[in-house]
Amino acid sequence: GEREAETSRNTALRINGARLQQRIAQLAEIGAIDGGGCARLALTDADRAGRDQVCDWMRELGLAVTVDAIGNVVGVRAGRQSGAAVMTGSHIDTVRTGGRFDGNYGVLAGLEVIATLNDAGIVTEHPLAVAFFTNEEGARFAPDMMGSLVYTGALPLGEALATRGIDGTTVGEELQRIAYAGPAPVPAAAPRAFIELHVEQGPVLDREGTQIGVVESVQGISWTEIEILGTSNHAGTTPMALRRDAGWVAGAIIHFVRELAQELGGNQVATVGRIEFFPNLVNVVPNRAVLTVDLRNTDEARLQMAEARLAAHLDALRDAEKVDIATRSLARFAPVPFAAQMCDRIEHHARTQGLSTRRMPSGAGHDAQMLAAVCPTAMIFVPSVDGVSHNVREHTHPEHIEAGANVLLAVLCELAGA
Ligand code: HGY
Ligand code: MN
Ligand code: MN
Ligand code: MN
Repeated sequence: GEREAETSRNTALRINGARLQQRIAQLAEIGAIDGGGCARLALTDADRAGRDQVCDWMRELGLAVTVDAIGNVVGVRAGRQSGAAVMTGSHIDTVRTGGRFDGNYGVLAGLEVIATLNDAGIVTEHPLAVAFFTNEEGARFAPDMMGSLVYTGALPLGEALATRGIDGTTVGEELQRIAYAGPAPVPAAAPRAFIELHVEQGPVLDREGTQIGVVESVQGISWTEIEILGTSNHAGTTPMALRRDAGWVAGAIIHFVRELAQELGGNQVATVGRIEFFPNLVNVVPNRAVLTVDLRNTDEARLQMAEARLAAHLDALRDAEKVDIATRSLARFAPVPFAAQMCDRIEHHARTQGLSTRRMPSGAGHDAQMLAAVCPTAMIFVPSVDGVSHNVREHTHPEHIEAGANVLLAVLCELAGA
């Protein structure tokens, strides 16, 4: 009957790989930097240009586009029924050394699913939505996943808008400046389900030769900003024993977090990514240093242990070096498990399409970890060559770009009732 014919047609349904690759290349032109990557830090002019481009594509595909008060953009394709949409999406803001796939791939694959359904004249039972969330990276304004946190009610809008970033501006000011403070209220009504397609950004799938990652969870994330206050002094005249050298203490912390991760082992990772010295001059003992520590672990208890060890080390440094040390949390998320039956669906469709799969946690943060609080949610990974990301060399082979999008198509069609 009709249902069987539809189902057989749907399983034969495939995305248009060339069209998807074309959009990835076009979006990567916006904020392009040497080496084939792109730099579109959240709420910069480059981010605005990327947003404008994706909104144009959404409208060309017939989606009803809404912008909410934190700048999240959602394009909705009507279904036979009204009500909550089956949503896919990710982010299009990048870090300063961004590749062309991180975030962008999941959003553009979502648009490719829409284009494929449009071409096939298929109307789904439930509405379909493609979203990009504001400031997923958290590099300019912390915390990361800010847009999806506000979207799901986990972060009050006022707090998000008041957040001051690394260049001294606030989220609210910059949203207004790029004209993406939209009318749609937050928190939003929960989607019916959420699926995010993303490059792995780590080496597991690439090393193993596995084509699809079925992501079961996102690891815990702890970001802390540390300010060290010492005494500026003459680099030449001040005896070593009399120094209160904020720069040296910063170096001691960088060294400590590496050793801590090695000592704790397992999935523990630690990074000092951002650092500033004041007055940052060759012949002045720094009186102030500001740095960030990024600690992550799949296990919450071990992440708390790592945080406690860092705090204890800061106490020891205060005493030994007679400096003041203040800390400020920039982000703290416990590990998030995804919905088992959603993982099963992804695995089923990938296997049906003859793709190899493996289950794994996500080392990177994603908007899906916030959507998981309000609806059934899971993620699909495709391999990153050499596991490189947050680097212009980020690369995923075309056949994997297409494979991931075809799995996304199949899962969305099943969830939305195609
Ligand atoms: O930091 C992260 O995990 C992501 O890139 N926001
Ligand atoms: Mn990402
Ligand atoms: Mn990223
Ligand atoms: Mn290649």
